[in-house]
Amino acid sequence: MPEPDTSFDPHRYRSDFPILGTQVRGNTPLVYLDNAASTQRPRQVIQSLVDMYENKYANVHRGVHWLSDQSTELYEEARGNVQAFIHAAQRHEVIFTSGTTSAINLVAHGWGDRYIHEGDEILLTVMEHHSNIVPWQQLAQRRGCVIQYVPLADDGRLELDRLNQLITDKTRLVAVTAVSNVLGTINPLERIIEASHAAGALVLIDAAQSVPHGAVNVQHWGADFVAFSGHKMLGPTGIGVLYGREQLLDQMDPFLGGGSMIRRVKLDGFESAELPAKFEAGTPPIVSAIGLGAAIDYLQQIGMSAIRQHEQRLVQHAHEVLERVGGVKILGPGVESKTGIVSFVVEGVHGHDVAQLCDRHGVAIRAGHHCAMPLHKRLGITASSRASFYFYNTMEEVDLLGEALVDAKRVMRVKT
Ligand code: 7TS
Repeated sequence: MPEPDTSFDPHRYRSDFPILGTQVRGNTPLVYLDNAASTQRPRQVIQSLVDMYENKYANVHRGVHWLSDQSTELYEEARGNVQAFIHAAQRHEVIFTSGTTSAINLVAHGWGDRYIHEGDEILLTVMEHHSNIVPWQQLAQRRGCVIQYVPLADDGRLELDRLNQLITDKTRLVAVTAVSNVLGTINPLERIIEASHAAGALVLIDAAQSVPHGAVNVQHWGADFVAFSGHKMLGPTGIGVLYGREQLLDQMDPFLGGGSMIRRVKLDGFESAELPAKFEAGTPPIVSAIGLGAAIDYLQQIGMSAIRQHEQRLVQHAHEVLERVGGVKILGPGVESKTGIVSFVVEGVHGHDVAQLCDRHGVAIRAGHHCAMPLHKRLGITASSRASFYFYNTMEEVDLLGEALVDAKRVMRVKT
């Protein structure tokens, strides 16, 4: 293991984020630990949106005028940024969507409706976000396929020894998250992808919690489809990405029909456009895509491995602090197998009460099932509390979380 980079200073970046200076309810400094739900944005990203609207905005791919050319160029440049960031082989393998959820739904419709038949199997895992469960359940309702799940071991990791039994000659797709949004568990994608491909199944990676937090190379993964969201990586809301291998995207049906996704329309039918336009019907989220491009520029200046290392240090510290608080059960695997996500249960206190009491200290965490009800059922709980970090979080903020939890226990009169 390389030596941790202790020189990383989050304060160098915090001043770029106006919202991090917020005082909650007037006089308590905000401690923002809800980054798995959505991150904040630096001025550089916000400014790129303002600049677009003030100076460069027009609809894309349709004007013959100068402004539309400018706008189109910037929109396509943003696609190039994403391509370079995830190391896709082709720029047109990057499809802009409104987020991870819509990217997965695009595959469920565009690929699933065409290639899935009655009796086919789709393999998911128990730790998936609802966005990577429900679209497949809906597909099963439409097409009569069967959904199987990789179970979760008690240590918060997938039971991958079961993989070879669970992937059968009927499995057409394995759809798995790169990182659990609750447990933080980093799944061994190469192993899952290799086993799936060996059985002739395609693989979709839900990378919503992974692309923002470390270097990703979709070609090294060998993934067929990868989905992620801009708002979890400093970008605007309403923008996300579906990466797909060119050959697969070419063989899929368009999902939404309308303007821009056609080559020709006649009264008795239409011909689809080439990639990526085929999957980008209507006016796309032009400015949001350009904002995502600016977010990627910002992340790359910091460096994804520096971000990963800093988050590891935060999580290590968070585990120590929560253990010191006492009466706190941390969910998921040890620090070495997870990203900057720490979910926990304070014994005797409901997750929502924990979050509310933390909020009194300005500490923003999330509570509930985090859109992963099957996972919580497997863990035998209905709710948990979750602190999730990004590179702008500090060790002192982790200490403040600890202090807030001690106070929460005092208020709720929990003894340990
Ligand atoms: N997949 C995973 C692993 C996620 O964490 C999320 C969002 C999604 C998919 C859906 O992303 P969206 O951008 O389309 O909404 N996760 C969370 C969360 O953990 N708390 O709020 C949103």
